[in-house]
Amino acid sequence: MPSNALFRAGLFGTVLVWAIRATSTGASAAELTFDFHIERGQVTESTQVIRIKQGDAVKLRWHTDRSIILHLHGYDIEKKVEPGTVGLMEFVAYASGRFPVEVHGSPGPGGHSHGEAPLVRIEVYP
Ligand SMILES: [Cu+2]
Repeated sequence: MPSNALFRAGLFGTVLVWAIRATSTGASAAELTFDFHIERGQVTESTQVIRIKQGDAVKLRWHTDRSIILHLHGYDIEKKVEPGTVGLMEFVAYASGRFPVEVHGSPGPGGHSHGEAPLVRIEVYP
């Protein structure tokens, strides 16, 4: 039966893909550190998109010329960074997707306001 054979091939293919994914995710987890410098509300680094793999342990080190509140969406990490200090965001990239780091305005009663564009985008690949 051709249709049955096709179904079996499809099923086998799916299982194979899952197996490869499980192996590659486990083997490739890395510890990564990124430094960013903020001047007048902008990141000075030319690369503002970080591409990492799911499972990586990530450290974002923020340097700033003025007091600023940063928010990594999705992972929901908020960090206030002061000039002369390093603001550290540390997380394991358990979730894949695209996650912007945005500047938070002064927290009002509603709590949550952003600048126009994200400072940095983090892309986590499965
Ligand atoms: Cu936010």
